[in-house]
Amino acid sequence: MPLNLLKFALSKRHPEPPFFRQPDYLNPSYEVVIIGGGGHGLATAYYLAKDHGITNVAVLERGYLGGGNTGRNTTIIRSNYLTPEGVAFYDAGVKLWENLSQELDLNLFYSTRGHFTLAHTESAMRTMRWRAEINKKMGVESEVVGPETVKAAIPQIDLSCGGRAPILGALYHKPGSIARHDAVAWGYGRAANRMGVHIFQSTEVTGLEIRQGRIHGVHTRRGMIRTSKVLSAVAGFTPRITQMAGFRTPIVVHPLQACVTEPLKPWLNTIVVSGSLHVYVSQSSRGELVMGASLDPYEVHSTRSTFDFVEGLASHILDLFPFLAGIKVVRQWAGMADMTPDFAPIMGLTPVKGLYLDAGWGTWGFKATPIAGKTMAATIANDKPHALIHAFRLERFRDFELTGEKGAAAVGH
Ligand code: FAD
Ligand code: PYC
Repeated sequence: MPLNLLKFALSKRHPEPPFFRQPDYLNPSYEVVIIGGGGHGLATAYYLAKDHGITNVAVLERGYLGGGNTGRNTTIIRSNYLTPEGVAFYDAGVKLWENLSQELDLNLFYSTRGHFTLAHTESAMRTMRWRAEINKKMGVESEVVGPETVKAAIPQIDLSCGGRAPILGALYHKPGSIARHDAVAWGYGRAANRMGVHIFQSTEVTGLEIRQGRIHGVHTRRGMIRTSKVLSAVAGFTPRITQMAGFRTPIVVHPLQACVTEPLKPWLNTIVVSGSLHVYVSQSSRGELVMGASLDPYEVHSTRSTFDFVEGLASHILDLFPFLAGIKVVRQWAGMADMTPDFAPIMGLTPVKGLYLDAGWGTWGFKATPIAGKTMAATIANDKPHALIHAFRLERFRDFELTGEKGAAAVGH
């Protein structure tokens, strides 16, 4: 580190204000308690305060802000989903993203790149046409393009994929974007805290106080809090919270891994996903290639990463971009993805009165951070599901009314 930078960091003359203040003690009660200091929990706290004037709110985080899937994801933001309900929801989300840096007064590095989902088979082409039609009908910019358009946008791509899986076309989605994930958590946290929300890190919820089917409080490692409204926004930890509450969801937890390369000169200006090759890649503003693949195929609650993953991913990335041979992978990691059977989230009320759920975000929930926060805040404030999340209610599994998003959720699974 340059000496001057170190001197600046240690100097008392230019103190950097903390992002948010953590009170020394938990209050004995809050109007709303949010379990989980990821993007979704913090965004909900922010919109509770901003949209509904509810500021007597505590966000409880077992680790550090954004240390869950929010800080582990590959930040793809898009609305080119498959169901009209999904498209409407994610499109409302993209609209919130567009002004979020200004709103939170923090540079989120929101960068619109365009998003190609490559099709290597006729059946994949059919799905792309289907998505394009639904998207257009809902006013979302998506179109099916031929291989020549892919090549024009990404000259480095090998359209034959080494002769093994030639690219037949793609779904092109102009609004596809990336952002800086941890800034999203900090930005929402700081803005919520400025309006009076209390944020507690290193504060794990260990139990729920439920009497006669109604929530009365939460137990934490630092004592109990009384409250009549609790939101669980804990992603891969959801089964532990629903077990405390005494009901089940169909969520299963699988690891999802990702990695980055050493920084390269800018060459890739779009986001590229191949469902058939199970890989995707974008280039961050720092020049790193941010890459990922499908879920690990086994259910396990773990964030360990594996050599198998990098090996499989690298071989498919090289099918697309042979010139990358020799580029070094410098970091890899995993998150715990809370997967639902229909690849749509679970949002809204639960069988326990006053307990709300924001879960089932699997591999696709980062892009939903703002709109999930906004709609969950409205749901909690009014004790009534927001209209945009009706298709995501827990009861859909009981009623056989699934919201099938598998063809659009992420890379092939
Ligand atoms: P989290 O950020 O996981 O926050 C939940 C928090 O709850 C955690 O910080 C955890 O510590 C805390 N917690 C858990 N239990 C307790 C407890 N008992 N008490 C207190 N706190 C608790 N989505 C996209 O849209 N685009 C992508 O490109 C994308 N790529 C991904 C790549 C990877 C490798 C992974 C793992 C995920 C990806 N996702 C992507 C999915 C996305 O990251 C998640 O869906 C989203 O971040 C979920 O946010 P969250 O706030 O709900 O959860
Ligand atoms: O939701 O677009 C997505 C995504 C891509 C990779 C992981 N999630």
